[in-house]
Amino acid sequence: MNAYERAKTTYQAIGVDTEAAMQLLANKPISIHCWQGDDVTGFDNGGAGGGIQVTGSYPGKARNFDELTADFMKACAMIPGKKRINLHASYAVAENGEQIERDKIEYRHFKPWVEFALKNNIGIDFNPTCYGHPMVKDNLTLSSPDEATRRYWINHCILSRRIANEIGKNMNDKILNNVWIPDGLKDVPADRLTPRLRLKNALDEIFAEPLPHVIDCVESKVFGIGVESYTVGSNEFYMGYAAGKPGVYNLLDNGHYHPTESTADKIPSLLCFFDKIPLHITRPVRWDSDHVVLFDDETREICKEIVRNDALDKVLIGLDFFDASINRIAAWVIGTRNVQKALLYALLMPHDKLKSAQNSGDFTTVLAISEDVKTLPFGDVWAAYCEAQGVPRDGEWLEGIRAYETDVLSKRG
Ligand code: RNT
Ligand code: ZN
Repeated sequence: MNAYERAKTTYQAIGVDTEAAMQLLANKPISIHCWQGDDVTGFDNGGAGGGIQVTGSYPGKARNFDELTADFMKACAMIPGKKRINLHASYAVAENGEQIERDKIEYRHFKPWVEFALKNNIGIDFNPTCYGHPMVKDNLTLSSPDEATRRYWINHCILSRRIANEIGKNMNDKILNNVWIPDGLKDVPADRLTPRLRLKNALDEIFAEPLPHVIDCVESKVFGIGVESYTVGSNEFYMGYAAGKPGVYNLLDNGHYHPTESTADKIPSLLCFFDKIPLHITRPVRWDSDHVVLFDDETREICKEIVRNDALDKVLIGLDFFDASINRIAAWVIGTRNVQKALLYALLMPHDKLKSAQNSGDFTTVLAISEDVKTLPFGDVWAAYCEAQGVPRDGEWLEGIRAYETDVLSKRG
């Protein structure tokens, strides 16, 4: 018997079907953020900002569409399962050196992405880019008191939604369009209400047009660098907004809450009220630092809530990390595989047994099983899954990236 066959029997003994688990995992798309490939730079002279920060200067970052897509495909060759690419509006592709303004973006600027995605059987998700731009005034966009500033970003978000819809139409799909704005204040506000009312009105304008190929969401947050005291788009604000606006969802980014707050716990709460929950899975280290996702307790707990509540179709998993201090392709591979590992780990738990133990008050069994599964041969199932998906196993993928580094990345200026 090989290692996988043995593992399969071991899991069978606790009532878990490893084949079914691998099947479910293979069908769950992960939306991989394009911005890990170029440190959130984009193609329009923008960059990070608005309270988010990329640190590190590892050589070889992608500088344009060709490099970014080549790097992304390199990563995809080492990531099992279904994939989507999550784009920001700042990744608009210019034709003949044109300068693309964010309030003038068009579908044609994203056609190359659609062709790329269709050719490689990858889905697309979309985001307006409301940061890293001179029209962000005093860290404010959609909630700005300045009419021209607000108007600029409302227009940008309206165009982004239309582009997402057009992408969806051309790909016969629904595209998640996520509005995140950096709006906030460094110091104690004199008025916390008026900016939120302005944001509410701006969102109403943005979401006014029915667009059948778009899934709308707003991303809540607690604070950012330089906006430590107040964030206009807080969790309560967006939760309330989404509750009152059918078709708009509150995206949960697990870097955006207080350090002891559990993002995993928010998932079953939202499942009582919403048919979709978009996620950004990331790793905050002391702040919303967007470190590469680990196969850690937090990620496993998030995945357990998705799996044991039969919410694989309802929770839209996106990633959001950016590390410029290590090989960027390896960062994609490590972070994405870790989310998939956490999903597989969750899929290999005897949830029915655990739930009925809890419901009959047998908390001893809950704790015993939850701990015992930690030493089951999970790694053998993961290895078999990678093999079945035609991607390298753990310990076998880094060499390919090293070769690419030598042949391609090191030659970039
Ligand atoms: C910022 C948000 C947002 C961005 C990306 C680039 O705190 O998490 O999702 O990281 O859109
Ligand atoms: Zn995010």
